[in-house]
Amino acid sequence: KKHQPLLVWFTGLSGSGKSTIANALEIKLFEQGIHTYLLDGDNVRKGLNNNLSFSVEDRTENIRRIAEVANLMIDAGLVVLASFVSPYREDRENVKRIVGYENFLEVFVNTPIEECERRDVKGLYEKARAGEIKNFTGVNAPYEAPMAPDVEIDTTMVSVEEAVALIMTQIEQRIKN
Ligand code: GGZ
Repeated sequence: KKHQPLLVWFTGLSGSGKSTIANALEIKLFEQGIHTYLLDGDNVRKGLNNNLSFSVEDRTENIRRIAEVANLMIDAGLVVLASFVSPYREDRENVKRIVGYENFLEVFVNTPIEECERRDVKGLYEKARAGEIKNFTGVNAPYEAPMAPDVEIDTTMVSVEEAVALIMTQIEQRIKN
C-alpha cells in the first residue's frame, strides 16, 4: 500500500496509557496493510540506549537517538510509532526538526497523574514517593505538556478503541498522497 511516511509520537506520564494505545494502533495499521514499527522503552532502552539514565542530559540523548532511528525508518517509508515519556518540550521540538515537521504527528496522552499513580502498574510511583527513585517524572522531575498536540487523549474519558480511532483519522489525513 503506497502512502507517505510518518512518525506518530506519543508523549505523557508513566502509566498514562501511551504504550497500550500505541500497541492497539500498531495492530490497526497492520490490518490496513500499512507497514509500521513501534519504538518504545522495551526495545530501545534495553538495547541501543542501555547506557542512558533518567538524568536530564540522558533523557535528551535518549530522545535524540530515537528521533534519528525514526528518521531512518521514515526514509524506508514506514509509519513509525514512538512511545516515550519525553517530558521536555525542547527535546520534542528537536524530534520534529530531525524528522521534518511534515512527518511528525504528536499525540499527548494526558491522563491525570492521580490516575497514573492509582494504576501504578510497575509500582514506580510508590517507589518514587518513598524516595527510592530520584528524577521520577511527575513526582520529582518535571513534565512539560505540549502546547498544541495534534491529538490529546485522556484515558479516563475515552477507551483504547476510541483513542485509536481518533489517531487513525489524523494518520489517514496525513499519509494519503
Ligand atoms: C520516568 C521512569 C523513570 C524515571 C524508570 N522517570 O511506565 P514505564 O516505566 O514503563 O515508563 C517509564 C519509562 C520511561 O522511559 P522513557 O525512555 O520513555 O523516558 S524519557 O522519554 O524521559 O527518556 C517508567 C520507567 O521508564 N522509568 N525511571 N525516573 N520514568
